[in-house]
Amino acid sequence: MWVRSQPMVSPFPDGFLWGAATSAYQTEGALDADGRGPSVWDSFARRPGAIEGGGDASIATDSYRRWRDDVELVGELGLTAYRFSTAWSRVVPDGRGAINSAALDHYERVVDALLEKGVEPVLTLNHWDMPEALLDEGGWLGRGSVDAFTHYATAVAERLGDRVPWWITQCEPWIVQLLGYQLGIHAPGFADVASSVRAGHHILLAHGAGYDAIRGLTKGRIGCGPNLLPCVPASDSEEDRLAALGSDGFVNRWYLDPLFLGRYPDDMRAHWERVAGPLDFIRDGDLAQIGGRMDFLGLNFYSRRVMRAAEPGPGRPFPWQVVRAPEESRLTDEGTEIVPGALTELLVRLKTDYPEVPILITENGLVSNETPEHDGRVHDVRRIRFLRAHVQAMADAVAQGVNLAGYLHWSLLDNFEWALGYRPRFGLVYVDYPTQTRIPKDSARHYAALIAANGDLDAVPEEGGEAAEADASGVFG
Ligand code: IFM
Repeated sequence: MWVRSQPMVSPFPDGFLWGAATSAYQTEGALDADGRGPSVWDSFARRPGAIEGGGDASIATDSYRRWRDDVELVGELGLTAYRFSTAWSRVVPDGRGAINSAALDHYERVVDALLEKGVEPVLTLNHWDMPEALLDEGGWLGRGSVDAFTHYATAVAERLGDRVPWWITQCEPWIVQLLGYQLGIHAPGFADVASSVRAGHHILLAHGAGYDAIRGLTKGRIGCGPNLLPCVPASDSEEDRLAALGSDGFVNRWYLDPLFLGRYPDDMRAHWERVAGPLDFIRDGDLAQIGGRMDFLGLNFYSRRVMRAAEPGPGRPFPWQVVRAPEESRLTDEGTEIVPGALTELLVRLKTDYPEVPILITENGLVSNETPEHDGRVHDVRRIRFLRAHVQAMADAVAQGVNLAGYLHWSLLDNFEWALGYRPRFGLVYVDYPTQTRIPKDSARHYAALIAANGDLDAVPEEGGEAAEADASGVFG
């Protein structure tokens, strides 16, 4: 690896994890392999117009078959952690019954190959691909989903508990609740705001019950992986300040408070009761079952929400709305505002407002749609700058005493971006879908150099540095 002659002074502790993340449904393809059962996303993707470009995940990045190539890439990048998910519908094809050991054999091979390279596996249990059979009870709307999830989690932990150090029960409960059950633009495609909150509750309950089911099966840390979006007022007005507070309740505190404090926040509960009526699906004992089961927080961070007060109305159940980011903002190719400073503030706020546990950034990334140029390489300087800005934001948080365990970029590879299909490219590695060729982008080389320097930005110059570093280190041949 390329190392500068002066001593490196990293703001990050030794053992800080540097990695990347993917999920099963977005990468694996091979939807019929080894006894997999149908998932809610298979049927949803067949709905006309559900997926932009009309694609589906039947091939994706072909990673169920090409997993060895992906693990090689992980090694070449020098990642020290790799997050992936086990596919629920592979492990329990009919949702409630027999465990499919062929699927567990597959994930065991992946985990062992990562460990052989000294890479810590970070395993997500539910990254959205619930077995289709559970729709007979409405998926997460049915309370039986909680038992189905613990059945599945137990099977995975019985097989892999002895060697996986990081377990994430649920990926982004708010997104599943919002897009899958409130807006109907993700699987299972239900569009009913009143019942969506029930689905969210069961997802949290499954975190708690799943935690208890697998706690004795692994020495690894178990946590939940919400995506959090700091909410800021669009103006100095009291109305907009309240709008930001309300949105924070909807997006962030509705999940953080039960997970860490064992209660739902009163202000958001009142909003939900107005929209959905009595929340009678929250039974006695549920919050005690959810709370206090976070060995670490898996944090997915992408951006923030700028909020303005608004009258509730059609398509707007709550008295707030998201407004455009300020004119001068930097945006991704998907129009998402890039705000690294909000990550620092969020990390410090988490330390202040909630019991302190290690925080692992389990996702952070951007859509940056560069393609190979005449030299065959992908010169994605914007991902490099994004990475550096977020490394700096994390360093600022660490300097303020935040207990940060690591950073996982979303994503290792360009992949199937759910309802948006294959257009948005989130990868450090470019995927040429027709041939499945993987081309590490310049950002991958730059990230490799940053990892070698344990995040010391001064040791890795931004401009022109990445090519020299890669040549000197032999990274990517
Ligand atoms: O691709 C998704 C991922 O599945 C969950 N978090 C956000 C990513 C980018 O949209």
